[in-house]
Amino acid sequence: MSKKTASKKPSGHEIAGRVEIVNGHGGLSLLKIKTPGSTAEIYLHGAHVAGFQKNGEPPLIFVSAKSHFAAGKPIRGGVPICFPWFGGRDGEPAHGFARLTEWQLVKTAAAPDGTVTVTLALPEIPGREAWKNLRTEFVVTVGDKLTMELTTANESCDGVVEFEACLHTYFHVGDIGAVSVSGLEGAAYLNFAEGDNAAPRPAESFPIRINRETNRTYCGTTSAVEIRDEKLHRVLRVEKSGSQSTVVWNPWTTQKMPEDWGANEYLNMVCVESGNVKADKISLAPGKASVLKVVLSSTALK
Ligand code: TA6
Repeated sequence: MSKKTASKKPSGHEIAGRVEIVNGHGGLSLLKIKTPGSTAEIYLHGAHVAGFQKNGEPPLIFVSAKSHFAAGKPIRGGVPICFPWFGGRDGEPAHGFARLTEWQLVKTAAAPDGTVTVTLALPEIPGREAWKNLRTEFVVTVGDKLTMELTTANESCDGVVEFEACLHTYFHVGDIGAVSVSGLEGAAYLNFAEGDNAAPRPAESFPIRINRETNRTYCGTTSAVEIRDEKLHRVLRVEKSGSQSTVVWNPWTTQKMPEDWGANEYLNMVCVESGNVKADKISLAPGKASVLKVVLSSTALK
């Protein structure tokens, strides 16, 4: 087995007791964050949030036990940053190239209450001319909640730039059979799990229960979504702003998954993804910016 070459660890951003930069899985640069009430992990590879856990609670974030951690490969789970496109694209990596890129660590900060903020920037990538005028930053704030803000600014003077963006969050659940997802009642959706997904499916008036392959894209939705987990006796809440699209996904046993996915992992995860995809894609005028913000929290079931 060849020794994994560790990526160069950025210096000067560690904060004693709050931010440590280590060689994580596969030798990738990993920021290990510790606050008074929680811990988090962020890989520079893809600016990928690979963990968030409140002290004394099960993790909120799910990562496949079979995930790769290597340049050029996506981390399976966590919070993939899908950018500048969402889904498949001929001859291109699914969900864009941002998650396969090592982001620059711009700064870290710890507030007096112990909250930690990490700012990362997507470097310019040779050959990606269509998006060279976009400046994209990702700011993660770790405390009792996890806040993620993806800001994209069009620094060109002459042209509108179109892109899709999505924070594709994998949530950890105790048993998918004891989970319901609420907040999307009354919204029509595109069903990518069952063949013809062009025609929007009629809105439902009840929470989603996952008992089969589920791959729903709700366009024009800005509401908060809650994942009620009866097994772990908690509610995970996804609040967002600057996002018109919500995706709910679980591959069940039927979606063909890559080799970095465990056969039974569908039982302990559900994705609730917040972004601007499909009909909600962004057309950003020169000098304008788009801010996609997601706040993740958990509360015990009463
Ligand atoms: O968002 C749902 C989806 O598009 C599914 O169709 C499935 O392909 C999934 O994304 C894969 O996401 P990942 O981040 O694991 O590549």
